[in-house]
Amino acid sequence: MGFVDYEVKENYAIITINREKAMNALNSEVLDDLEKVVDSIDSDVVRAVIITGAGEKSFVAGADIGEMSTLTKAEGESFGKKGNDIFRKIETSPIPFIAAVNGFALGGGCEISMSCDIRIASDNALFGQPEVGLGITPGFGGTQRLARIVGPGMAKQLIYTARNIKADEALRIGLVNAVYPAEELMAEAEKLASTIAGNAPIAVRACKKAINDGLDLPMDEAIALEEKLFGSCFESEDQREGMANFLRKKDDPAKVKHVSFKNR
Ligand code: CO8
Repeated sequence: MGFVDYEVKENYAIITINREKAMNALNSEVLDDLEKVVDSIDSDVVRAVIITGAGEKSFVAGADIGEMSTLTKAEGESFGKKGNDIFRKIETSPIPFIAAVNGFALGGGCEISMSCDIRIASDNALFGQPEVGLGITPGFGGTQRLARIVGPGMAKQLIYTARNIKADEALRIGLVNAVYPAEELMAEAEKLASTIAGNAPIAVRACKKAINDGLDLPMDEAIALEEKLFGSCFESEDQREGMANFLRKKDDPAKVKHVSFKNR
């Protein structure tokens, strides 16, 4: 599809933002293509999704500055909403998303990575919210998600100064979970996706919902939400088979078998 490639590999998928000549910057067309791909994911087959950028230099170098340069206030707001609506689809998708950040993750690039569940990066990655240097605020969720991920003090410093940070600093402040040599990043991302995809999908999805929705609730309500989601896993084929397999193993290690979870 136009500016976004989509590849399904057994039970996980790879989305590649592919506008390499503009460092994979997000213009309206790229956002439209991304939305179509996200909407088309078959959650019966795909149990984890990796998002990365085409080429070796850039994950996503932000929203398209040329396109934004002539927007009116109303158009600016609606461009912000366009990106936000798509990034919320990623964030609230039942399927876990992994950002494999392979270079520049600036502005909207840092923001799309933060709408994913997990971020891992190559050693040449560069993160930042440079918007105030362009006369705007982050507009695809950056003020909200960066503050939630690294804390308000660090987020304010990064956003107010528009300073970019390298992968090792992103790791230190908890913006990414791991950093790999560039040539190993995709293999590591696929290993992670495959591990997640090998676990019981109903349970993994319930965990995503519990963590995401629970973080916005007072603790008593958050715990009640977890109880509901925990309960919802029972009586599923996967719960019965997952537990039966453990009990067989205890009984006789020779009976260990790989559980092929069925998402039911
Ligand atoms: N928008 C449009 N084009 C871009 C962008 C971008 N964000 N980033 C790079 N490009 C283009 C360049 O213009 C250049 O095009 P051309 O070859 O036609 O001249 C091409 O990509 C290659 O870029 P460079 O020659 O600059 O490559 P370098 O390796 O020298 O530098 C950088 C790479 C560091 C990534 C540099 O291009 C850069 O600083 N880019 C801008 C990064 C930036 O400021 N991003 C934040 C944008 S603002 C944003 O994302 C707000 C999100 C919320 C929007 C809300 C809506 C209202």
